[in-house]
Amino acid sequence: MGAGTRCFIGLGSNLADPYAQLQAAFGRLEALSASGSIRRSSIYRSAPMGPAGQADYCNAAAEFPCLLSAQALLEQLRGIEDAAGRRRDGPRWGARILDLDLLLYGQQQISQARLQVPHPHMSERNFVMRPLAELAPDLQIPDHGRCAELADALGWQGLALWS
Ligand code: A4P
Ligand code: MG
Repeated sequence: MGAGTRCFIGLGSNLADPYAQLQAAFGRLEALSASGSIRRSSIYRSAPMGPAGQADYCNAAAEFPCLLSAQALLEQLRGIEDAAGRRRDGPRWGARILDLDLLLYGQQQISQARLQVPHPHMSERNFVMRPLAELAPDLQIPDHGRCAELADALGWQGLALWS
């Protein structure tokens, strides 16, 4: 890979045509890539984690090299969420039109009030780890281990390819 830090983003949506939301977000992420392109996982359907009564989620992951700092990248991700119409006044883990999480920023571990990397609890969620393992099975998740092994251990409960 050329210049830039190897970044992985987790994408999620369960409102307003989630599949189209993720397709559009993939396109927006290309503008943040140092190479101008990104690698996209398949798009998955996952049972909601959080308050009952919300729709299934569309989840996916993207990989690209990035020249921005982790903090500046997070700001850009929030800008893409806002442009999609994301509201931030709902309950924790409630339904959302678009969620872009900075999963990994190289092998850096960041622990700041507004930014934790790796993204908290990612290695316990099959809807994060399965798309990630599709892109980078050999990736090491700092303090947790090899991506594909973590994904395999989590299994497929509540998760399927979107069709
Ligand atoms: N923040 C800290 N670190 C990061 C990071 N690495 N990436 C802060 C992104 N944000 C990070 O985020 C809340 C705060 O986290 C921000 O102020 C940011 O500075 P948010 O996106 O505004 O809100 P959130 O996503 O509701 O918060 P939270 O608690 O991070 O939720 P999660 O963990 O993102 O979970 N069920 C299914 N099936 N699929 C899903 O994708 N997602 C969620 C949200 C719930 N249930 C789900 C899914
Ligand atoms: Mg989030």
